Amino acid sequence: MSVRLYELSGLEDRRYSLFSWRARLALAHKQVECELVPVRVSDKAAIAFSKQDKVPVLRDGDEVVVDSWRIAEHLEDNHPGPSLFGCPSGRALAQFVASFVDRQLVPKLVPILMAEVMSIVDAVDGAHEHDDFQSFVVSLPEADSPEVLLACLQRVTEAHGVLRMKGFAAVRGKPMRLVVQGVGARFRHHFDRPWAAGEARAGRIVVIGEAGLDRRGIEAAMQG
Ligand SMILES: N[C@@H](CCC(=O)N[C@@H](CS)C(=O)NCC(=O)O)C(=O)O
Repeated sequence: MSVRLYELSGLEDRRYSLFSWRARLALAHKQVECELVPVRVSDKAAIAFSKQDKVPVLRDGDEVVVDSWRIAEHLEDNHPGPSLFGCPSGRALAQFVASFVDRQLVPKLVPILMAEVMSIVDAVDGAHEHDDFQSFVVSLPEADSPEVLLACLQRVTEAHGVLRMKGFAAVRGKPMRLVVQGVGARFRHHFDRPWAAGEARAGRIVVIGEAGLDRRGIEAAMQG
């Protein structure tokens, strides 16, 4: 009997749906072999058979199950592997924790998670993901030093309420590319590889934030 799990896929086939990860963990615990099928958030034709538009979707033989909790229950009730819940009260407790997470934690985590998601999907998927967030790429001239660049990015982040910055830059006199990652005003950086022969020594930083960012102001501040 074939089992398939449909889940969201982003750039470089990164599977980023947190609810699908729940289903994956349940499948792994139950030791159920499963084919993982990628779905683009902008093209849900692959899950049209489920008559709704959310992942995860589990296809288990002729049965179609949607919703990560219902998938867990389906696996528990239909597959012999190790128990997910242990006993009826374990099942009730797991359901309580799952709904607490869905109602209390997930809504608060969404701004952080969406900033990350926007950085691993293309523009078409990004436009479908969330009207409340936006992302754009800013080209950078060579920086005088990593410290000067990071200080500038931190100022822009704080002044404009940017949620996330991610990309690389060229530093004057340095043969290596500087990789930059910022979550809020906390930045990390490292040199990752030499600039290739013929490659333009220009930086590209993805800026992610809530919709309504002052794109021109941010570009001017970062490029100035
Ligand atoms: N309660 C559902 C939530 C499913 C859900 O919201 N899935 C998201 C991915 S994490 C989704 O399909 N988003 C695509 C969209 O809304 O278009 C579950 O636990 O499976």
